Formats: sequence, structure tokens, C-alpha cells
Amino acid sequence: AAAFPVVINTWSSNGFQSAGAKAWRVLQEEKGSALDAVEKGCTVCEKLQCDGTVGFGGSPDERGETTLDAMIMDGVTMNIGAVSDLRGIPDAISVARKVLDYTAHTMLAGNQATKFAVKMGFKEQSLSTNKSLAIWQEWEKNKCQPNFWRNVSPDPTKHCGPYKAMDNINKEDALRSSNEIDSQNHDTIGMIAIDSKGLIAAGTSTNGARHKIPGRVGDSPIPGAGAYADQDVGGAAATGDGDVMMRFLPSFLAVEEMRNGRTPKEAGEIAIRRITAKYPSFQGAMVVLRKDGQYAAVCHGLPGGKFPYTLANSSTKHATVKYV
Ligand code: SD4
Repeated sequence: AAAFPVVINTWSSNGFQSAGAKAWRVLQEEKGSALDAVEKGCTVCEKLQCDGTVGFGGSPDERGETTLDAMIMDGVTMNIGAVSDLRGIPDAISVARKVLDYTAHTMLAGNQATKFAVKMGFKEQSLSTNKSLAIWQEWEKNKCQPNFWRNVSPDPTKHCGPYKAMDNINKEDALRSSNEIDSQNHDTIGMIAIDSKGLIAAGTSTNGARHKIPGRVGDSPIPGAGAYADQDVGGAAATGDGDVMMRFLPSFLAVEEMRNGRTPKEAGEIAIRRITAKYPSFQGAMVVLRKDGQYAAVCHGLPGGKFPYTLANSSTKHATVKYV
């Protein structure tokens, strides 16, 4: 059987499977492009608020606002559209697609990305929900709760446990390890698709990190960090502690390792090892897809040591949960 079309995406709870299923329908039934599959698949997750960590109403920042990061990359042209710190527009990956299709730019950020989106016909609305406000209020009540996104106490007159200035990377790593990735905190959708013509695209969408400092942008919209695609080789997409991941461009590295002849699994493992050499407590995962349809997933430090992901190809015939 032909090794494509194929779609692979991070995580596997219902919304993530529905996202993979939608992308598969676009590829298989509608004979759509890889770019359309990635956009429409990730949009499903945004609308279903996958695990509370994709789309509106999740991961309130320190002031209670939800902001979104997303990107989409065309492996043929190496053109990318991305939005970071997007405010007030729920359709992050579709706005990223407009950046790709209708601008000469790669990334738009914050309020100005909102203005662009409105110009493109998107409707501005609050991204807060009762649930996200409740999460924020609970955290606000006790500002000394863990918030490893900043390295100083939110209130310098209070001493908040480990949240003092840190002077070396090992302390930072130890602090990070006390914060587990869980289904409420860290679940970006990252997706790679190859369409029936063999063309490759990749993308991501997330509401980032809970209680982040306003303005924080994660790895997800950063080319080579959150995702990467190159028609000559394949693609990769990441999920996990984005503040650390973006320092290593793991998606880019995985693609480069495949270019040099590594298998998808070897390439992903090399990219993860590059991170864990400096941050042994790093938590994250990647999906990797080669241009011939061979795929792998890799992970490090996840609770239970397992990373569930979603795959659809001509063997599985529908979006199927896999584990690594
Ligand atoms: C971020 N990488 O903003 C994202 C969050 C995430 O799986 O991946 N969750 O850091």
C-alpha cells in the first residue's frame, strides 16, 4: 500500500483523535492538500479545547487571559505562517494560515496579530471562559503556588518557596522537574501530514503555559522548535516544556538528522538527547514523519513514561492511538 497519505499528531485524548480523524478525511476522502489537512485538523482541537491546552478558555496567564500560539509550514516552499501571543481570536492556526497565504511575513504577534486577523475577517471575542477564570482565581488566591515560568517570586516581599532568583542551570532543571506535564498543563497539538501527492506540511496550535508571564511565547509557533517540514526529507512536531525546547530547535534537528540518513526514531531520539544533556528533567515529546511515510514518536520524562499519539495511514485506515 502507498505510504501516503498519512497524518500523525501529538496526544490521543478524544479531541486529539478527532483532529487526526479530520485531517485524515481531508487527505483521504477530499483529496485535500497537506496544508489543508493540518489547518483543518488542528482547528478541530481548537474548537474542542483539547485537554484545555489548545484553543480558547485554557492556560490563563498571570492576569487571567488566554493567549494562543500557532504555526503552519509548507514543506515544499518552506513558507511559514505563525501567530504568537494572539489575543482575542480563537482560530489561531487559521490566522497563521492567512499569514502564510496572504503576507510576505512569517510571524505576527500580540495585539497586532489580532488586528491582522480582524482584517482577514475573523471575529474578535474574549478567550476567557468561566473555567479559565476559575483556574486563574484559584491560582491568584495564593500567589506562592508553583509558577516555574518565572524565576523570581511574583511578589518580592513574599518568599515563595523555590521561586527565588536562580543562578545556574542545574537549579533551574531541579525546579522544572517539580512541575509535571499533565493533561491540564502541557498539551499542544503538533501535526505532520503527507497528502496523496506526497507533499508535506506541519503545524501546531496551543494556548501555551498556565500562569505564564503575559507576553510569554512558547516553542509552538517558532519554526524548527514547535514544528518543521522539508519536502526533501520529512517533518517533525513537538510538545512539552516549550521554554526549554525552543532553545534546541528539536523539530529542525530531527529533520536534519533524517536528512543525514537516520531513521525517524533515531532522529527524534537525537533531538531529545540534545535537550536532556542540559536539562535531565525535561518533559516533552515529538512526532517525526519521513517523506516516505515512515514515522516515529519519542518522549522524555512524561508521567508514566508513555507518550500517546494519533496516526492515520492506509494501514490503520482511521485515526488510531499509538504509544511510545
Ligand atoms: C508551550 N509547548 O507553550 C507548549 C505547550 C505544550 O504540550 O506543548 N504542551 O510550551
